[in-house]
Amino acid sequence: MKKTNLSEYDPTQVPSGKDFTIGLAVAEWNSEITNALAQGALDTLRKYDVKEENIKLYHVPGSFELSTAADLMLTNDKKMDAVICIGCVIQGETRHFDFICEAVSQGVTNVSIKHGRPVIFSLLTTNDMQQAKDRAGGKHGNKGVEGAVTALKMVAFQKRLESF
Ligand code: RBF
Repeated sequence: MKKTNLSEYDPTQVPSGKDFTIGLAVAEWNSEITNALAQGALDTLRKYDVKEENIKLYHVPGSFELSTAADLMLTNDKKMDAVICIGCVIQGETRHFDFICEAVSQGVTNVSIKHGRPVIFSLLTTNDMQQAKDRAGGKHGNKGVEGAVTALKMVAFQKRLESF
């Protein structure tokens, strides 16, 4: 499926989250963007019946810390079904951009495999602030919405396999 908008999804394909516990790890860097992404994710989780007490939101300093946060959340809360990692890395003049993006994508994958639980990559990696705004509730939708839909689908997928 080719998507042109990050908030676009087929609602008939989204499972109910009424029995799911979902964590959000949200980076404080570029907080104008990450708070908008988190809001998109929260709205979507609520829309699909995730109970308020089963949504666990934590802030961490920057995107580099997201995979450690996801690891700690899954280690210390055995009921947590998935973690959505939310951050925004904007290309600067140094190579930090490449190091941070690489670390988060590898880290999220490793933590997910270590725990056998979905860890969702809701990280914007953009050339500038406008591109980030466009994807945090702007003309290209909201990557937080996409992250929440992905989390719901992956938890349902996991529970289906575990029920065999
Ligand atoms: N964190 C982000 O979430 N987004 C960024 O765009 C970002 N840019 C950074 C640029 C520099 C030069 C540095 C030193 C850090 C940056 N960080 C950024 C913070 C990083 O994710 C992490 O919190 C710190 O490096 C501490 O581990």
